[in-house]
Amino acid sequence: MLKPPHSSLLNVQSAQPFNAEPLASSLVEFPVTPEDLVYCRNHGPVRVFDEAHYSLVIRREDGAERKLSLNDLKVKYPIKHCAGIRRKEMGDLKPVHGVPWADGVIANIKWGGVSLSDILAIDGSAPFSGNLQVCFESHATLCQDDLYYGASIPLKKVVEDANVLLAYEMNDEPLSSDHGGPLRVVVPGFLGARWVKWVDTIIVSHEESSNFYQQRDYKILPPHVDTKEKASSMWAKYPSMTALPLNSVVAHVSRVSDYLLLVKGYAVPGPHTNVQAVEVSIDEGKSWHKTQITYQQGKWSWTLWEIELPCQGGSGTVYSRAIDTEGNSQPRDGAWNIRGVAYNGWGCAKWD
Ligand SMILES: Nc1nc2c(c(=O)[nH]1)N[C@H]1C(S)=C(S)[C@@H](COP(=O)(O)O)O[C@H]1N2
Ligand SMILES: [Mo]
Repeated sequence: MLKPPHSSLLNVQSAQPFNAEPLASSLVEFPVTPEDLVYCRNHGPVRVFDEAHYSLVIRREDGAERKLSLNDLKVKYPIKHCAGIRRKEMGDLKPVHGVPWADGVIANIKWGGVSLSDILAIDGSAPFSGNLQVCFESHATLCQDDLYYGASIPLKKVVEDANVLLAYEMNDEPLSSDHGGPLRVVVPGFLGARWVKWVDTIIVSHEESSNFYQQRDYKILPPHVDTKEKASSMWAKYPSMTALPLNSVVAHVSRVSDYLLLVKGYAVPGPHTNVQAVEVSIDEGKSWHKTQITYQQGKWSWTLWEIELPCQGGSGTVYSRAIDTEGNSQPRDGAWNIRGVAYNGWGCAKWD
């Protein structure tokens, strides 16, 4: 199998499967994330495809099938772009099962591809009503916990959001193998696990995907479920994750002078809202200072913020909290869960 060239700017968390992330301090220097700084997350090997031999099957529950080549997709459907956002698990409170991601597993990207709603509408496979699911499969490689990678999202999301894409471009370049080229799913606002790379099969179904990564992973189990054994009987009782919560991260703290700190970071919105403001505190949350928003584009992009804060000598901790357009703000402490997902306690960094 051909080996893909990986970006050398990422910190490798595991070489096989390849899992790597950039420093958040590098990320916030760019409103749109350059490909070299886009984290790479895999549950199996990265597969390199020859585009000419790539095809996508769309299947209905009654078994009817349609097969599309990559060329069909590129020629027959309009190109759409969106600035997508992706964020992932972190666990600091107590060890969690999984790759110990920090705060670099996020990217703000301009995606190019075709709108999945257009494809399903033309296909006629989706009645666009009821509680249907759209299941995505990639049989490109075996995965750590299943024979293929799979995920599903409610059809409702596809219908309501024309930015759910089958993408073949990232920042106006052909999509690389590392990021799922020649074709991957893009689901703005949803966790990365649903953004199936090297997607080869789409099934509209009354059931969610039965894949391991949909059913026995990427769920928020309650804090008392703290061993794999306890978890095994619990997975089926909890819903699969969809949108991620309101969040913010302090990505950079430096001293401008003896009495002034420069603090920068990013924030992301919760399910139905956008980030309205980001505040920081250097006195354990007693007083908050509103930061300046330096970048925000439409509904799905991340928000970049910065502030210069007067400070005394010495050292301390700077916290951040995002506030959404409905006035919700992040909790001080995120709730612990065994898979370390959806952690959204106040952003936090040391200064001295
Ligand atoms: N086929 C396949 N798709 C996949 C994965 C995978 O392991 N295999 N990982 C998922 C997860 S958990 C994430 S966070 C994103 C990461 O996308 P990236 O590597 O382009 O950053 O891809 C998703 N799609
Ligand atoms: Mo992920």
